[in-house]
Amino acid sequence: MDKFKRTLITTALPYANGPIHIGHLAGVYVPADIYARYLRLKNEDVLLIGGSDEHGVPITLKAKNEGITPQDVVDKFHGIIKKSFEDFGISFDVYSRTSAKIHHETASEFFKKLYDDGKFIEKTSEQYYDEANNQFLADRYITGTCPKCGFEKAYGDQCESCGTSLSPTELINPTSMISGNQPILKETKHWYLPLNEYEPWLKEWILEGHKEWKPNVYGQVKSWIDGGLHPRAVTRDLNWGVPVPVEGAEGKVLYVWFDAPIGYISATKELTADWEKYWKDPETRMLHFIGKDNIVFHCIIFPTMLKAEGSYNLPENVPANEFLNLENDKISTSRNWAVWLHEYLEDFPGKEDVLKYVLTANAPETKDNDFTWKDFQTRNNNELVAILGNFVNRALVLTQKYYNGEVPEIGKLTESDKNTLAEISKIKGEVEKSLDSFRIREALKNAMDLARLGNKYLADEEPWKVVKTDKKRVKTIMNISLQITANLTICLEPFLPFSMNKLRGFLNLEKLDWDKLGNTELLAAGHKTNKPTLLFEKIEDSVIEAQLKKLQDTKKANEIAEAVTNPAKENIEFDDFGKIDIRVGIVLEAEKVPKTKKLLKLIVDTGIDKRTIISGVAEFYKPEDLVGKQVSVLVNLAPKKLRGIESQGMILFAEDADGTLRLVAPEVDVKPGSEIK
Ligand code: B3M
Ligand code: ZN
Repeated sequence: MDKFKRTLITTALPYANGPIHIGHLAGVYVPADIYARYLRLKNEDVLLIGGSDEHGVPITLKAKNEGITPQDVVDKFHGIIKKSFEDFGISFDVYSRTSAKIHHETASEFFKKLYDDGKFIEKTSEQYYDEANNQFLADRYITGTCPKCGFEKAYGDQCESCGTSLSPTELINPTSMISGNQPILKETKHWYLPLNEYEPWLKEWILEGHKEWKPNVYGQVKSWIDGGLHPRAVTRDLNWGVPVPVEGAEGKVLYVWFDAPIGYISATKELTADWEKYWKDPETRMLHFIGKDNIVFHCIIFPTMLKAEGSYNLPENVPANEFLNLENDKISTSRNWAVWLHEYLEDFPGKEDVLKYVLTANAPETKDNDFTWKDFQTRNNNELVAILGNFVNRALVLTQKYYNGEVPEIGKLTESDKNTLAEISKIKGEVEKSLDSFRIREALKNAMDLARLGNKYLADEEPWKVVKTDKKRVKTIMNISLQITANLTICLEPFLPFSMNKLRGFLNLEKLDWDKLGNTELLAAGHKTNKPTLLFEKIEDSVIEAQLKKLQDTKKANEIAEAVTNPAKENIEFDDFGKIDIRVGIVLEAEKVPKTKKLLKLIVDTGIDKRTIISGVAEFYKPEDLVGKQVSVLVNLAPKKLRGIESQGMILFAEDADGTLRLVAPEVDVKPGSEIK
């Protein structure tokens, strides 16, 4: 930190088209908050900046789908997001939004400066245009057939079926999502930031100058630069966003990824008239906390914008995280596969710190990680309750019991006491080392070592036994235990702020600075502590099961939605259909195929003959349920051996969304052998 006098911490601005979920928290807000709280405890000058990203096509699409305005959409979600951050205790110095006037002005001026300085390239190109609605179509507004895999609902920027990234003109049969019509190609003018011109500078600044950046960040930046940079359009034809402040640019706005990072500047302006000190003084260190999908924007594009402008600092570090999955599945706002922060806060009142703890202990710092409710419960019960809670509770309860809450005098120290006390300052150094290099997860582990140390000390010294023989010795043991407890309120403050506040209440202690950590005389003899309650509570299985049930319900709802949208197969000719011979049959006998879970062996009267058919429905039908039932039989399917038995045809079933199979049969009984056509 020597080079720097202060720190500006920015956190990715979440899109205001949905609430905050645990993926956002683990990747960005929890580590940023911990880091900011740590610096504040060290009395450093630090700002934690946040805000909602309220522009961009997804927001206009959502508005359109719901028949409301984009402003309605962002008002709703900005409100939910802001409140949930506050309740959760993310300690923003300011939480702003990009639809704010101050942001529109700031972003507009920023663009104008680059424009006036001739930093952009102006280029006219052909883009899709919807004549029915008189508007150019953003990539996401166009669907068509993927040229790679044939999926018919690919978007103009990406095929969600095969994952290929596309440009709209590559789509076969492009369709406007607004009118449903085929769009035409029409010329339009846009402004481009010539990233290619900044390539040599980027190489020197990052590839040479910032080798200390996290390997995942450095590696991604390097592969972008090595792949060659191209001019990037920074304007769009759209009517939602910051209008392009240039004559003849009506109906155009700044590209959302151009204005959003400027949102960090606008938010700082909203907070303080002294904002330039945080953005332009070279003694300020700027850090961007983001998720890995935002790396290129924060390491290449935004720095290039800042460099082109000329008067701003560049980021000193960008500690981007990988992704957090949920119960082995990618978190997704559109599929509702998430643990939503506002719902968590409702379901687990007073347990803000538990979520913060679990997300940090399992932070996706170097690789994608998985959040499971089982792990949440285990970490709460086995770590927060059994290690931290248990130690402080024993220290405080014994103090009440032996000394009526008063801190006893310390006496002569044993070797074990001295080692224990020395250990506290060692832990301080370790936590600092980890935090200073953004290894937040490791820092939490280091900090929890102090609670482990306390537990071990009590277990080794056994004051509850010693008290029967040596009352004086117990005073020393309890004094040291209480000093450890007081140190915990400092060491764990960045990670568990609500709980440490509570613990200070038990200890009757004010909030202490970081540099007091390691001090073993934080509590004077005679100081009166309060009666404690439990710092953490066990979480029962039923609570976890209820959360898992919620996720299961989501999964079911998604499966139904997906099954309905399962696209039809390719057309066939009538003659092809004519080759298929389906008859009504009747099941005469049924039995399970031994040593299989799924197979039933059926004897079926097809009206033509009696034959054996193997059917994979044992999970859904008992043999006796099928006997006597009319069924549809594909009779001219080539015979096939299954488990050594020849199956002569196939019985038709409908597959429900959850995979259940149901018989397809005539509405009323008909003569076996009747053709189905
Ligand atoms: N809203 C994308 C995201 O949430 C975007 C971040 C902007 S940071 C300037 O992933
Ligand atoms: Zn595809």
